[in-house]
Amino acid sequence: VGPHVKSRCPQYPGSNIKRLSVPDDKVDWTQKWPEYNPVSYTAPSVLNNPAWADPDIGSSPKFNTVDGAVDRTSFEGSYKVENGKPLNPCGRTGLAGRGLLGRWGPNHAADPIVTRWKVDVKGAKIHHSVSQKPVLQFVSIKRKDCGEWAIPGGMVDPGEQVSLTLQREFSEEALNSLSSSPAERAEIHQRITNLFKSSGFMVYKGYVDDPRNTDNSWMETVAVNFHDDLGNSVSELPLEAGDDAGQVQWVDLDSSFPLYANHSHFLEIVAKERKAHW
Ligand code: RP5
Ligand code: MG
Ligand code: MG
Repeated sequence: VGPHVKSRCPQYPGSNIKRLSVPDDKVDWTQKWPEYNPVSYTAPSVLNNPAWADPDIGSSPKFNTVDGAVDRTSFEGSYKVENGKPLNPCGRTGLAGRGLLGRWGPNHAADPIVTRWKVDVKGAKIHHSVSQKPVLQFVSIKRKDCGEWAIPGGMVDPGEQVSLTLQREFSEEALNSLSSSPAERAEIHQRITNLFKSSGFMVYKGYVDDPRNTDNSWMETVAVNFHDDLGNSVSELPLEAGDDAGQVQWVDLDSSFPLYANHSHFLEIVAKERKAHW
């Protein structure tokens, strides 16, 4: 993988803040750049002291360890802390502070990649006209914050098992469980639990090239593929966008389809693993 790209997007999301432009060869912290002094920005929503965010200053978080219920370890190994602030393991982003992210250092998410084969009316697999390979589809959501299509992932709550985050975020964003009655929620839970309790295929664990990343705060994820091979479990559920998702639909896996952050990279791994079109 090359240097992060979306983490250097010129316009910081949800703000009028512009990042300092960081050339490819200056991304790595080991490249000398004495005059590097990016502006610091932490969104008002984060400074408001919500439960999901760290305090601004004072109680210094215990970095590189599990700090109470908050996992501050990184999948990328031990990260540096300079002047009390953690340094992005993938290098400079042109912006200091936390931006829209709640935690200093790693912000842990989980990405459920739910797939099925694309089939015709008779139920036969559809092969791509160019690659001749069968086409996979995944449940994709259109993010409300930026309008980009993405995997329906979300943050791991403090102390939460990642396996639970995967199922919970899928239920909230793709099945709208948050707006369902308790009875409907139980029904959703029952219908997807079989798929989610299978261990799934571990696709990726590590840094996410997310546009919200800063020099001191960044996204990391565990992406897991749950595949409905016979098309009779999740495939039969009505999709309904919820929470931070504006739309939801089955989308063909194809390298040309633009996706949020580096989610395409995760889908490429899934396509290769299942010998599907990419
Ligand atoms: C991405 O942001 C992750 O890969 C995950 O899909 C998502 C989690 O953030 P929210 O959807 O909760 O904003 O970096
Ligand atoms: Mg969510
Ligand atoms: Mg989300």
